[in-house]
This record gives sequence, C-alpha cells and structure tokens, in this order.
Amino acid sequence: MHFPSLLAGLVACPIVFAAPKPVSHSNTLSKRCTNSASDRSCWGDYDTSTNYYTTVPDTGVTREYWFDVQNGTASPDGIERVVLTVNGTVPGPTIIADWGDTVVVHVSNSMSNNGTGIHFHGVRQNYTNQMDGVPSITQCPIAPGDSFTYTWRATQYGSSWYHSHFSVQAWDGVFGGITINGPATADYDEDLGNLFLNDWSHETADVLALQAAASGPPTMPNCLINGTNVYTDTTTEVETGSRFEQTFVAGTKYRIRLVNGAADTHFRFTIDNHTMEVIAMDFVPIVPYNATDISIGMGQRYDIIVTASETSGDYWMRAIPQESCSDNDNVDNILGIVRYDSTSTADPTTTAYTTTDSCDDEAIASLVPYLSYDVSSTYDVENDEEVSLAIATGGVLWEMAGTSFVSEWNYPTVLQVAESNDTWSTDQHVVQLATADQWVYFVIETTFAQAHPIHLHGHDFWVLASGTGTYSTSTTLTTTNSPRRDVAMLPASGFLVIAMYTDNPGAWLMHCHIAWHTAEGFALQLLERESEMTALMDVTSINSTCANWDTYQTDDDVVQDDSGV
Ligand SMILES: *[C@@H]1O[C@H](CO)[C@@H](O)[C@H](O)[C@H]1NC(C)=O
Ligand SMILES: *[C@@H]1O[C@H](CO)[C@@H](O)[C@H](O)[C@H]1NC(C)=O
Ligand SMILES: *[C@@H]1O[C@H](CO)[C@@H](O)[C@H](O)[C@H]1NC(C)=O
Ligand SMILES: *[C@@H]1O[C@H](CO)[C@@H](O)[C@H](O)[C@H]1NC(C)=O
Ligand SMILES: *[C@@H]1O[C@H](CO)[C@@H](O)[C@H](O)[C@H]1NC(C)=O
Ligand SMILES: *[C@@H]1O[C@H](CO)[C@@H](O)[C@H](O)[C@H]1NC(C)=O
Ligand SMILES: *[C@@H]1O[C@H](CO)[C@@H](O)[C@H](O)[C@H]1NC(C)=O
Ligand SMILES: *[C@@H]1O[C@H](CO)[C@@H](O)[C@H](O)[C@H]1NC(C)=O
Ligand SMILES: *[C@@H]1O[C@H](CO)[C@@H](O)[C@H](O)[C@H]1NC(C)=O
Ligand SMILES: [Cu+2]
Repeated sequence: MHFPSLLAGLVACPIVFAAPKPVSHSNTLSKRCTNSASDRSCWGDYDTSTNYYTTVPDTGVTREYWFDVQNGTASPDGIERVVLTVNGTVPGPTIIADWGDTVVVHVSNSMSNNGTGIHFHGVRQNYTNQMDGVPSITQCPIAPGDSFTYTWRATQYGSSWYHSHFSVQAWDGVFGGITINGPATADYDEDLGNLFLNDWSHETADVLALQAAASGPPTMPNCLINGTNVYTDTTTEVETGSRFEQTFVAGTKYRIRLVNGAADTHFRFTIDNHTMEVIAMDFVPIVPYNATDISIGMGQRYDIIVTASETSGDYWMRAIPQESCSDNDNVDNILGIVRYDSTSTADPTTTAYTTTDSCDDEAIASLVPYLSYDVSSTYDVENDEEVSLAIATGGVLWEMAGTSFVSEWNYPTVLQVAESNDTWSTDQHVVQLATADQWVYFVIETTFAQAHPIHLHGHDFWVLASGTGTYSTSTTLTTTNSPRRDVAMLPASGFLVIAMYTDNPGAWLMHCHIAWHTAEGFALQLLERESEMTALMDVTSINSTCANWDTYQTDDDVVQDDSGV
C-alpha cells in the first residue's frame, strides 16, 4: 500500500455509512449503484468512503478542451474595459469531467502583449508536476502565438477553478470553473454548477498591482456574482449592468459550487430566508452542516445545497465583502436575486441574516472531512515561515522567513532540475523535501494585522491549528481528522499550522492567494523528491516553450517586474 501510516488512521465515517467499501480498480460490467437524486453517495463501484488518495475509477475517458487566451473588451457591470479572457467570456468555459477521467486542455496564447500559463487550482497533479501551469516554476510562460497542452487525471472530485498564473492576468478575466462529477455527502436534485464571486475594477489588474506595490492595496469599486453585477457611477448616479438571477422551483434542492476568484476580497455568502447545507470544502467532501452564511477566502471553494424552502417571492443573494480585510466602494450592493417566479422583475425586499464581519475561516469544528484521515502526531520535517512586510525601492515586498520570492520566467524550476543545477538562489526560496512519505509541518505566522489565504499546489494539506497571537509549543494541534483542503486562512496577527505528506514529486508553490501579495513575493516553493522529478518530465516540451518565450522576451524587451508567479 502506498500510505501505510495514513491508512492506519483511516476510519469509516460514523455518521452515514458504516462499512468501509472495497478498494478496487477493476472495471466491472454491473455497477454497484446509480448516482441519483435520492442517492448521491454512490458512484458506480465507488462512493464517498472510497479513499480517493489511493483509488480512482478507471473510466478510460479523455475530455479534451481547446482554450484560446484572448485580449478583448467586456462590460460585466455595464462599464466597458479591456479584459483578458479564455474564449472571450468572463468566466471562461467550464471544464466538466467525471472522477477518474483524463483531462486534456490545449491552450493557445492569442494575446499580443503577455505570456500566459493555466493553473488548475487544487488539482492534485499526481506525478504530473509539469502540468501545474505555473510560469517560472513548472514551465516558461506560453509566448504570444505559442500553445501548450496540459494533461492530467481527475483523481479528486468536486469543484474548483482554473486561472492564469502569469503575473496578475487572472484578475483581468483569465479564469473559469472546474466541475469534477462524483459522489456527494448529501442528496440534491439539480446541479447549478460553479458560482464565481469576484472583485472587479474598471482598470486592468496590472495598473492595480502597481498601485498596490506603491501605496498599498487599492479599494475595489465593485464585485461580480458569476461574472455580472450592477454599478452606479458616482458622479452621474446612473446604474449600469445587471444582476445575477436564479429561478428556484419550490421544494427543489440545488447544488451550487461556490468559488472565490477575487484578487483581494474575502466574501461572506448568504441567501435571505434560505439555509445552505455545506457538503465540501475545496476538493474535500465533508460531513454536511447547515449554515445561513459562509465565509469564503480567495481561492477557496464551498459546495452547498440550497433547498428552495419558500413557495413564492424574490430573495437577495448576497456576496458581502468582509471589511475586516477587504475594502469595497459597493459593499452593500453585491447582490444577486433568487426568484420563485421567473417572470418577476421586482427587486427583493428581504432582510439579510445577521452576520459578523470577519476574514476568519469557517469554524474548524464544522469542517469535518467525510473521509477521515489522521495526521501523524510527530513530524519528520518542521518549517517555520514568519510573514512580514518590507518596503524596498520598487515598493512593497512580502517576505516569508525574511525572503521575498522571485523566480525567473525564462528559467523555471523544472528546467533547472532537469539540468541538474543545484545552485538555488535565496530568492527562489526552495524548501527541499527530499524524502518520500514524510510528514511535514509548516508553521506560518504573522505579527501584521492582516489575514492571508494560504494556498499549496500539488497537495491537500491538514489544518492542525490556527488562531490569533503567537504559536508556541503549548498550542494544541488537532491531528485527528483535521480539516483538509488546499487554501486556509492565516488569521491577522496570528498563526496557521498545516501538515502535508511527501507523496507527490515536483516543484510546488505555496503562496498567499491575494493577487498583489503573490506578485510582491509572498511565496515559497517545495522541491519535493527532486531526484525523481526529471524522469517524470518531458524536457523537450519544457525546452520548446522556453525557446519560444526567450525569443519573445528578447525581441519585445519584456521585463519581469514581479515575483514571477
Ligand atoms: C499517483 O501516481 C502514482 C505514480 O504513477 C500511482 O502509483 C498512484 O496510484 C497515483 N495515485 C492516484 C490516486 O491515482
Ligand atoms: C474555445 O475556442 C476555441 C478556438 O476558437 C474553440 O476551438 C473551442 O471549441 C472553444 N472552446 C470552448 C469550450 O468553448
Ligand atoms: C490588449 O489590448 C490593449 C488595447 O489594444 C493593449 O493596450 C494591451 O497591451 C493588450 N494586452 C495584451 C495582454 O495583449
Ligand atoms: C501584460 O499586458 C498588460 C496590458 O494588457 C501590460 O500592462 C503588462 O505590462 C503586460 N505584462 C507583461 C509582463 O508583459
Ligand atoms: C456561472 O457561470 C458558469 C459559466 O458561464 C455556468 O456554467 C454556471 O452554471 C453559472 N452558475 C450558476 C449558478 O448559474
Ligand atoms: C424571511 O425571514 C425573516 C426573518 O429573517 C422573516 O421576518 C420573513 O417573514 C421571512 N420572509 C419570508 C417571505 O418568508
Ligand atoms: C439542514 O437543514 C435541512 C432543512 O431543514 C435538513 O433537511 C437537513 O437535514 C439539515 N442538515 C444537517 C446536516 O443538519
Ligand atoms: C543555476 O541556477 C541558478 C539559480 O537559478 C542560476 O543563477 C545559474 O545561472 C544557473 N547556472 C547555470 C549554469 O545555468
Ligand atoms: C533542453 O535544453 C537544455 C539547455 O537548456 C539542454 O541541455 C538539453 O539537452 C535540452 N533537452 C532536450 C531534451 O532538448
Ligand atoms: Cu497575503
């Protein structure tokens, strides 16, 4: 078995399904069950208790997508501006696959003035590090006119998003949803798909990033719910744009896949007079819990089931920027509408649930993974990363353990590894994890009064502790089935302790998911089992992307003015 120490901690969830299911890779002709509105727990021969870290259905199916990254204009809130998109829309096309499918995405760069690279956020990329889409780490940027094909296996199921990892391009519109169909921990009738929460400016993200570096994060003028919202011009008072609307049929249970795709906005999501049953955090199914509002940080996802519990009327759907960490000029007006009568055009008159403004994660006690996994209470490697802010000549820089991250677009980590060049610069902030199957604890702390969403590539991590104040050896660590996910909040003036297991060779980024902070160097990279990496790579492909990028960068005098990620 691949994970002896993990399997030792595996117990069947006591709440819904008692019996552990057989672990099998065989393709049988008769399926054990049918996934339907009255039983979402099963998935052919597999179900929600299948250990998806070791077992994946063998579907034999490949889903192929062609993405064209373009420069254009759009008016998501009625104000036209330059946008960068996948295939012309914000959000771009949704990647839809079944658990176990192989996903192939051919990305062409049709922009004239930017490189690109598409990261499939939260996708584990099991032994496929080179498909992680991070320029300067796993590839050179895709030059204008060039293309790159990403191939990966959907070993997890649930909800996520893909986005550009080149500079701050994602926040000009280069993103879209990922839905991986699989079993669920509660039943529902209809899947409404991904629902994006974004912040939105009428200036491009590059301009905002420059402002952020020079004088701190800009106040965002607006936000979007699934790519749309209204906006009232401050001088003319004219309202433009339109709201996101959803029609409910009384009694129906809807699954919604919430994604926070914002550059710098922490949201609280709520629908007046409706309760949400939360069934997954990031790519991890959880024991369901009910909530009237959900706190969702940048890069995080929550899958919710909303029962159409009313019979008539119109209700506000609210994405409330949390002012503890996210300033917005339109804070009370990031609203969608749930209607029971699709012909209604009335604005709802409903009242919001009372909520507390904060940028903390949902309570750890609520986030109980359905597939229970314990963490070793002793670690093999411990790493401390104190987060701080520095002011340099170029502007604001974020540091982890005193280092502001910089990696070069034209010399990605994978190429350096392939060339057996073991001279790592301080700025590359490499954390070497050379040994397989080890437990690694990261203590991430800050004395600065700002919360940060911490994201790790290539892994789900376990949240062992988080809180305000200082981490000390007397801080209690939860190692029994702690929340497992790929983005967790580091509280303002606080600490976050996470654990991971070295089961996936590659160069994996860990970074703050606030757009400006990533650009300003709040990142590090794990070099996990470096000695195994080259054998897993297609060096010819790395070289050809880099050769095209080098030509473009030289001919167009492109200057890298950020962290490279
Ligand atoms: C991950 O890849 C390794 C190496 O190919 C393989 O042994 C393992 O079964 C894979 N895990 C999953 C969940 O597919
Ligand atoms: C995106 O655009 C490309 C190129 O025009 C096209 O081939 C492809 O079908 C489009 N993909 C989707 C998912 O819309
Ligand atoms: C997009 O088009 C605008 C207007 O033509 C141009 O200024 C900008 O450089 C272009 N951006 C990219 C990334 O190609
Ligand atoms: C990307 O394009 C934008 C304009 O759309 C431009 O401001 C920016 O400098 C470009 N970045 C790079 C690194 O080429
Ligand atoms: C949000 O937009 C995406 C992409 O257009 C679409 O697939 C999805 O169904 C929309 N979500 C909802 C809840 O309507
Ligand atoms: C919605 O909930 C509020 C209390 O939060 C209640 O006063 C109101 O009657 C409810 N409205 C409807 C239409 O059910
Ligand atoms: C959530 O509330 C719904 C509606 O009242 C109920 O059917 C469901 O069992 C509740 N779920 C949990 C986990 O309490
Ligand atoms: C080795 O890597 C370092 C750090 O990226 C770089 O500065 C150096 O030029 C590389 N050496 C060679 C011979 O390419
Ligand atoms: C890739 O380029 C490097 C130089 O950067 C070279 O040493 C290596 O032989 C090339 N590998 C392939 C497979 O083309
Ligand atoms: Cu940050």
